[in-house]
Amino acid sequence: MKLRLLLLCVLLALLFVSCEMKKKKDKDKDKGHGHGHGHGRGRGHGHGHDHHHHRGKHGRGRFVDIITDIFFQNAGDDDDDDEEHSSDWLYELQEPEGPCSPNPCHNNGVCEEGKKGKKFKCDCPKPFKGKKCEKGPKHCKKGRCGRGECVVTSDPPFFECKCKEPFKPPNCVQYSVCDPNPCQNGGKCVRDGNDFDCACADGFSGHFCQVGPDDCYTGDGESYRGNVSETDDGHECLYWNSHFLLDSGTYPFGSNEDDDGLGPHNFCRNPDGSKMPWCFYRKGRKLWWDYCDVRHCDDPTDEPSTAEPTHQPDPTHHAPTSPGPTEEPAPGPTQPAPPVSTTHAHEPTHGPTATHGPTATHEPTHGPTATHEPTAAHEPTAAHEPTAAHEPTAAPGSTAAPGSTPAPHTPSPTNATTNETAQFKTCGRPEPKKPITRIFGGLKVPPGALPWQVSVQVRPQNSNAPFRHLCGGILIESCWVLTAGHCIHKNRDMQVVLGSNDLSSEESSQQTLPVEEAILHENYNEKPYAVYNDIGLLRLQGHNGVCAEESQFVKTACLPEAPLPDGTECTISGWGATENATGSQHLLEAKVLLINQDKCSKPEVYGAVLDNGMMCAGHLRGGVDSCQGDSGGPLTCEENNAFVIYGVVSWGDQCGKKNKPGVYTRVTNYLDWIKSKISAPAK
Ligand code: 4AZ
Repeated sequence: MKLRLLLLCVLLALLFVSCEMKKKKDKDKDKGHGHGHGHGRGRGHGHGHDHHHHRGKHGRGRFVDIITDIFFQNAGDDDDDDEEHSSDWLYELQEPEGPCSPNPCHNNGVCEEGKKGKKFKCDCPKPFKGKKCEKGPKHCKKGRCGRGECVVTSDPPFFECKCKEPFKPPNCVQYSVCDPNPCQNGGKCVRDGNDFDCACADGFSGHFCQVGPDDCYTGDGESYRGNVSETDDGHECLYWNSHFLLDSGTYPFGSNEDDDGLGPHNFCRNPDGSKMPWCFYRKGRKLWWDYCDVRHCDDPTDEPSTAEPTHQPDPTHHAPTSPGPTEEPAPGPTQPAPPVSTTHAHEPTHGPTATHGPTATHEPTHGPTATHEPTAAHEPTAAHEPTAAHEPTAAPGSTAAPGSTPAPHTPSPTNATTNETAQFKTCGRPEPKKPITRIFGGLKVPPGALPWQVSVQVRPQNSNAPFRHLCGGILIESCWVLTAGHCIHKNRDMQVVLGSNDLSSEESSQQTLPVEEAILHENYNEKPYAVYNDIGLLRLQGHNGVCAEESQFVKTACLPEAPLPDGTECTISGWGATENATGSQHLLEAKVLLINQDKCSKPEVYGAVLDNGMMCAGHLRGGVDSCQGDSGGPLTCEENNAFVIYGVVSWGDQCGKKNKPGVYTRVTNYLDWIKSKISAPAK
């Protein structure tokens, strides 16, 4: 026993030393990088699926964690003034023409077309300023809140410091342990050096005993108004009015609790139709989110955590503080951004095999060969890049008039395969309870938000082996899935999973259907440098022409009618490779921009290899991108409130690299082919 104690002390001492070393290293680095809000978006996935299992494990950060937290370093520096708004570069890339469409104003600013030579004027909601309302309140300068979170308020002085215990207001610089008692509801503060535990009264839980015995949520937790403020991994939630969140360019709530329950607090909420209450949290300088450690009212076995000491020495908790690349500041803009495909931050991804559970694993990706080197593991850069406004440029080399308004989308008139009448009458319209979803720019896809997303899975022919995720696909009719040609494997059994979000678990929303017939484009041609006519169709097995059943989680996306202008913001999604894993178990999405074909055919980009059946999307700067395992999945763009499939994830020179955006099969080029196949009698 004594020996264990001794070992523990040695471990803690080592950790302390390594934290100090890292602190110095980070400090040095920061000098060169400003405050490190890069543009790339990390891509990964969380492990919120496993909620409740970690209750009380990590707990509130220890005193030493707070002291060494890189977020609090360089106190007093404030480079905000000099900082270009992080999405301005999009304008440069996309050569904007129209001044107000899409809206260039951030933070809900209203755009007016400019007079007297000015292109536009943004009418900024308080407290935002700047040409594009990009400048948030300056009240939360770096270091203003010492070891605490600066939150924005609507009244003078327009900020408040929420100190990390045991640091004290007003500036969270001084600390005193257990004085005053931070434990609520009769909890006793037990001092342990500079740390403390709250020993809660019976029935109370949470770091500060703030969670009462009746604190639980019903249904999906939309109406939850309780006091849990920790994620299921023990991370402390950010305040919903945290300056750190507002920095991301979104200001979705005022200072009073709104209808969604968001307000100037850090309690878990479900404002966007997710499956349960969740919250944002911060790790270093990155924004993350996860589900909360909150009890479902119908789950009597799931007791809230009791007065467990919150700073039990826990090696897993301290691991991230060891020196290493995991908490480094974001690289500067010239560094290659990570291969990503979501708009935000996530949990670190697990290894490819570690978390993929019983239903489907990720198949080692084949994909178009030559250009695909193994995906390097990169550290995500800034985790909370705002979704940028942008403006369209000229139409691609196409015949359709840019900006032409297509008719409302209805199911394909060529739907010759289904007998059912009531189903799949509309396309491209998800029915999430709240469309705001992960307001700060994406993250994991909430259930039902991309109901046409399909996982195309394979296994050796006629075997009993488990199916593995190979590619994405897009449901276009009850019995038809559109995918990339290179995802079609004639010599393997294929199935599709619809309505799934988390591939590692069997979800009640999911439908699994065998593939009856796989049709590869006749002119499919895989070259070492590109893949031509990379399109295919999967006919699903069904009865009487009914295969997939429409539900909140399973819907079709619309086929396009005409090309869209360059610069249009569209959505890509998939379970593909992330910056640090070969596949994500959670469906992830990201916003990309349609890139002008001539620009993408420049020598420094893809040169002469592109043909009309391809289009580029992403950011020439690098960063957000699709990757291996996303192939075959959708690039959809919203038109008239419906999602229309403009691209199928096809290929690219690695992922997220500067000047190497993702290449997508240009669906408008294949409309006749698609329609002819799905209207032909089954073979
Ligand atoms: C692939 O191998 C793949 N960065 C898909 C998309 C991209 C690269 C590779 C685009 O399936």
